[in-house]
Amino acid sequence: MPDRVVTLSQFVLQQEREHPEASGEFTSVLLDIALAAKMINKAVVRAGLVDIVGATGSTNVQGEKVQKLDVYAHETIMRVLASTGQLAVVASEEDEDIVAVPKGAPIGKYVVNFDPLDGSSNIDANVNIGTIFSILPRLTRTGQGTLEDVLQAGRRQLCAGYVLYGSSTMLVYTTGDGVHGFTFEPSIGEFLLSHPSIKTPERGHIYSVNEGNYARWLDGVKRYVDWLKMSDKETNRPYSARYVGSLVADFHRNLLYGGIYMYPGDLKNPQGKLRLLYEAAPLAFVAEQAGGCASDGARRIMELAPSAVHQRTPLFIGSPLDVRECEQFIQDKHPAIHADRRTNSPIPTRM
Ligand code: AFP
Repeated sequence: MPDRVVTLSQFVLQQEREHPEASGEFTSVLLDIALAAKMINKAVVRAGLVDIVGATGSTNVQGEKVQKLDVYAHETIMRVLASTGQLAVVASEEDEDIVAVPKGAPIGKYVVNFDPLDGSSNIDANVNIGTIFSILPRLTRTGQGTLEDVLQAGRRQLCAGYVLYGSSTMLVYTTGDGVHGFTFEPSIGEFLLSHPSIKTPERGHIYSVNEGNYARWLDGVKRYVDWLKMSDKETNRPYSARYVGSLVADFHRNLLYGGIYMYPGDLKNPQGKLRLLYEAAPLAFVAEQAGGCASDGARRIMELAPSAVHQRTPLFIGSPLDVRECEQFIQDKHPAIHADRRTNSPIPTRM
């Protein structure tokens, strides 16, 4: 906990002063995202009232159309970003195609890929949800940004992070100089520095995965999860299972406590469920900057070259020792598999 009160804007300005070599322009995009997050937060905390004032997606008592929260979140981010002159093009989970800067608005140098409201199926149960964002430099030089600008590998990100809406709302981000977390103080409308220089533990004792999909997983993933449940003092096993079903919430908990989040590909969906551009890549940047790892089972997520806006990727992300071990199981290289094969008792898979 820092010993003085520092707002997000003060922190960003201070970072710019300490790193004059870095163009500070994109930090204003970050502050715009924070502004949109405050507006989304206001709508999220009122979400429980929709049954009183009218169901989402229908008409409220004043006869006004109540927007779905994920659509509201998308439009709010677009409205805030489009007017600043920093933006070249956007890709959002809520739009099939890339979104150009509105006609007449100034065009800038940056690309923002985002998931406006991740975990939105959890809203009605009052479970944490989040916004994930990624800021990149444009590749093309002039005019509206293009698909080429959007489809860049994660290692080219200038900034990435997420907002977690919950019992307290937090914004966590990196610009490649560590990971910093800010907690929203609603009475003054500011994000305050609460978690400077977040470091994730080298090994955790939590695994987060939708185990309902077990029967469809490939053997490597099955064996790894079975192995996590066996007792072993040295590796702190058995691990605890924790799974909210909101990526931001699951990722954030594991970032602080240590552990591994997995959304593997399986027999039905070989590329899994999560999206590379606005889920896996930004969280990979955060994870790496906190000392963690992010992999698709074989390759570093940050190196994957996207070929489509809504491309999916398997994701294994979290504490470095956990992710490396998981990769070894997936690639059939973990010593435990071979030791068990030698004794003729391979780690069993349940089905
Ligand atoms: P929704 O936004 O439709 O709720 O999807 C959220 C998500 O992409 C991610 O946040 C979760 O981790 C994941 O889906 C949960 O999916 P499963 O229900 O398949 O576990």
